[in-house]
Amino acid sequence: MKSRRAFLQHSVFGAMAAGSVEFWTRISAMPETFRKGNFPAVIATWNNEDATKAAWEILSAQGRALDAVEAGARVPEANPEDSSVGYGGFPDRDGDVTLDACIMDEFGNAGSVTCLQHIKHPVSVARLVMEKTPHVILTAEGALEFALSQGFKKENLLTETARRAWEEWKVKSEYKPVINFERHDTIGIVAIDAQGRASGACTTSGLAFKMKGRVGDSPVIGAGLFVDAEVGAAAATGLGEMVLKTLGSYFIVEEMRRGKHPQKAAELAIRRLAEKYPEQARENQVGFVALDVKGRHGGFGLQPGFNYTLFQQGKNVIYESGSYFSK
Ligand code: SD4
Repeated sequence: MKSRRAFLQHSVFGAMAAGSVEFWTRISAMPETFRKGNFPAVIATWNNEDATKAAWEILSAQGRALDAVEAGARVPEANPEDSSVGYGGFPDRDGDVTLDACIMDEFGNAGSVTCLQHIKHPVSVARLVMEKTPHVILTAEGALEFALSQGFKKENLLTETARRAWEEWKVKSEYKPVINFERHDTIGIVAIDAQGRASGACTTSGLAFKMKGRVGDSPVIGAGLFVDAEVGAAAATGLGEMVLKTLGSYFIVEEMRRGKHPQKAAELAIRRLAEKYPEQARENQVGFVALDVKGRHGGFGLQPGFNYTLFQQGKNVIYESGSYFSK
């Protein structure tokens, strides 16, 4: 697991807690860029600074947001040390690595794969589902067949570390689908490019040691990701069951449509699931990131410890988010 880097760290929550004035002042201190739209910009869940950097390379060269989010999502997918995404992701309780991913573009097109095995880059398969089929979701065997037909290579995604973790888990085989409060790496990434086009992607191996066939929020449009070119985009990480039942990313985009700042919209989405599912909320982590078409951003977690990365105006910055619960 990557160690946290000492990039500039801001505490949005700290600023808000210390009196919202500082927070709002910081935002209103950039009126020029905001009025025009402070983009390109890309935001990702967790300290995924290598992912936002990959996305920024495309955005800063006038590339399309869709290409940027795909490139960003592919970074943790290829990282064997990342235990929640792609290659190296922890398997299900039968020892199979099954991957979920989705992508959405500025036209509202969407593609998704669920329970995909043996393919290192599910986000790129999701993109082809969007671009080359009349469908939104392909699952399991069908998704694999499609991927192979598009030239993807079948690979073993279970690393030695992940296999050992599964062997250890099997000793007790305790089925407790709880997402802890620590950093985990599922990446939700959304971007606005220099032309103001919004896109997003989300990719994960889901809950470690999950039931065979379990699908979380990450590949579900509206839950793990939602993009509306008129408004902005949002993405989620954490216990997918809570995000699914509240369609968190869609909720955030709709709040932004009604005029809410992305920060406020993310906080409202967390509050909604905390109030609706208080018991699950106490024991689990959920985090959201949001970006609107003016280039304003926000992020918020259920529990302390959620952070996110924003690349904007040439700077890659990790933000410690605020949280609904303080402990
Ligand atoms: C899921 N949301 O499958 C994902 C898990 C996650 O970091 O975010 N892990 O529920």
